[in-house]
Amino acid sequence: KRFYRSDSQGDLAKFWDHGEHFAMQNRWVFECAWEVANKVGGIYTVIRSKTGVSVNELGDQYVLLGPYFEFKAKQEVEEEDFPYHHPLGQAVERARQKGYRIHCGRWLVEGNPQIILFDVGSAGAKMNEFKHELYEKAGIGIPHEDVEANDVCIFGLMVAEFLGDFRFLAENYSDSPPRIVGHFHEWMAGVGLIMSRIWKIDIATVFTTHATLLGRFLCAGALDFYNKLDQFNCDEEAGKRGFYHRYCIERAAAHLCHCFTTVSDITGKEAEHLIKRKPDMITPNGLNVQRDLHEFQNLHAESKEKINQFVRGHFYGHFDFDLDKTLYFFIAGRYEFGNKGADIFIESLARLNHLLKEAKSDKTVVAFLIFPTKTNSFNVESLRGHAVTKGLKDTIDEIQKVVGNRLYETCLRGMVPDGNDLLSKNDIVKLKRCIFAQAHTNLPPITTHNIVDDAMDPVMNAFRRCQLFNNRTDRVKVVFHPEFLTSTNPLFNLDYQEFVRGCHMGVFPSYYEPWGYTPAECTIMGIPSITTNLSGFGCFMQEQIVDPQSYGIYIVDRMHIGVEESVSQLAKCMMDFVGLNRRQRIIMRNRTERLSDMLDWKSLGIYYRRARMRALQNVFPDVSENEEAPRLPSRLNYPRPISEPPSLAPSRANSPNSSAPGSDSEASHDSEEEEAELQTALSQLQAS
Ligand code: G6P
Ligand code: 1S3
Repeated sequence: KRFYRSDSQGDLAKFWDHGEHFAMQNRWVFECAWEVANKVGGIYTVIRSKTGVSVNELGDQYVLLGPYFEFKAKQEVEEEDFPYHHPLGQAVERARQKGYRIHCGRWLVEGNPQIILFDVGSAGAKMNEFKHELYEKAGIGIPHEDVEANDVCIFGLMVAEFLGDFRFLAENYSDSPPRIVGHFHEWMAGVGLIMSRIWKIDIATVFTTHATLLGRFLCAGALDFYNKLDQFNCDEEAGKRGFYHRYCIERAAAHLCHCFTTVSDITGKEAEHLIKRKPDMITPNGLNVQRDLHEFQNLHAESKEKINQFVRGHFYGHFDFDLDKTLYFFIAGRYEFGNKGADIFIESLARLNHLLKEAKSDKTVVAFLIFPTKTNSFNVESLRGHAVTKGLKDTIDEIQKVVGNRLYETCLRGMVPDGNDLLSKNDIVKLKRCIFAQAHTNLPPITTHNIVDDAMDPVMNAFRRCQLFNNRTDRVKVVFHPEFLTSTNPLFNLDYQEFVRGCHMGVFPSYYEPWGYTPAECTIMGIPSITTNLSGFGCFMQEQIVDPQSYGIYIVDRMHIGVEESVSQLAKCMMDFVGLNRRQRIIMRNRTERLSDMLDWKSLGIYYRRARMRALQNVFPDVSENEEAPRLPSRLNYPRPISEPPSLAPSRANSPNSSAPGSDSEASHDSEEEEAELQTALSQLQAS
């Protein structure tokens, strides 16, 4: 019997054979999602970040299936047909004979996986036939006006037909009967699963939900969601909101699959009540982690300097705070104001402002909110600030050169330069002009763009209600950037990843967050974050780590207490963090980054393998006879940092690395000692 070890115990490189073993057994895995090579949201991140481990394990027995969008595919996919004698090539050919446009090749991401993209438009003529089939066989009627659902239906039937053809062709390809898994993500890929089952295609199916349709909408409606989970009349709620047919697809796929998974326990509970099936297992989301030892600390400093540059420009004329004592917090994501917790973040920022003023703190917090919404480009006030500071910098650079030349000439003549003569009158005039240009009466803008619906915008209104206007006396300043960051952004000159690295903390106090990649991404870059016990990530960390806060993962309670208390807790977490000195922040970043391996697909990929095996064993008894299901790792119980007390409050500075409380001195990046102690503890733990 082949025995799977958990990756954390084995050496991946030696163990996985890039699918050779699976090829011999005629085993295949098709992973199907609307977001394959099509960046929309979190599912794209899941699939894309996982390709490395998937290919490592499955090689060319692994194929991704998605919809074709020319613009995106052209950027991400290298097209190349499969060999004609190969069952994949033959199945594609069959689809083409039906008149479908199918694009195949390799996705240009890690592992270079095989990919097949279905051009939904090419089967448009069959839409009514397909919809009729879905209605006849599954009782799901898609209204004509829901264009997206129509596309989803066409895509699903194209995929199911393809899988049926492939299953048939693979039969003749090897002596072993084909053992195929179809893994479908979310309702948008659900029709493929439903039809595969209805047509009795002999494959094993897995269905993963990353959020439920009803959950997302009910939460956004500010209902007391989690306490009422068992009370919703799901059909009625879906009908009232006009997505009953989508809900039916989601629910049917969840019920028809051989193995049903969700990304977290909390979404599992949601699914149990709203989709009426308890997941067979949880498949937590991972990331493709490339650890860079201490380099992430240097990268933090580099990126922070770019943010400093932005702040100098944005707050021109009001720039009276010390950047060395300024901390950058941020929130980012899909613009779901309540679901992503932007409401309580802003409320807590107002409290933090009050607390810092009361404590007469010399620290300043600049909070960035990055949520894309409709804008008419950057506002003049933001651009002017950057132009003015750039003007000052250019003038100083120019004067510096002239002064240098002057010094050089004077010294060449054997004379000692007189300090008073270094700047000419003209230089002083130039400098004065730049300084006066900075004077202006308006407060620094609270947003960088002209927002189309400014008066109704929830972030802007929350700033107004909480009086967060970037006054001089405010210790908390705010900047709403209503657009995702790219490296071509003229204000920041940073892409999202660099921006995250340059910040001190990510704040994601979500109310509805099945997983939550934002804090996970912070973690692998060594940036502490705040999350909640209503997010999949928060619950996962709470379960795996004895004291997450000591590793820079603050978890705010949004489950057991009211909003008011959650706001206070969040404000307190931020206040505690502001209380850390530089040395403590550096230590904290080291610790946060150390959690990376836990979030790596190399550790978490095992859950996907287990789900596939479970589905296979449900359908093909011979698989159970020949192979044991991979064993899931037990709860990690990651210990507290050894050389540090559980809290990093400045009053408890007895760690070997920490300096006197309040001191802002540099720390050496030497947590090797701690790391070594931890590794010993971990191996002892594993051994036991
Ligand atoms: C990194 C750099 C240090 C820098 C520090 C600033 O650790 O390697 O050279 O002083 O970041 O940390 P801070 O938390 O103040 O941004
Ligand atoms: C969903 O995307 P979202 O931001 O709409 O799927 C993500 C990937 O599983 C998950 O991280 C997120 O919480 C969900 O909400």
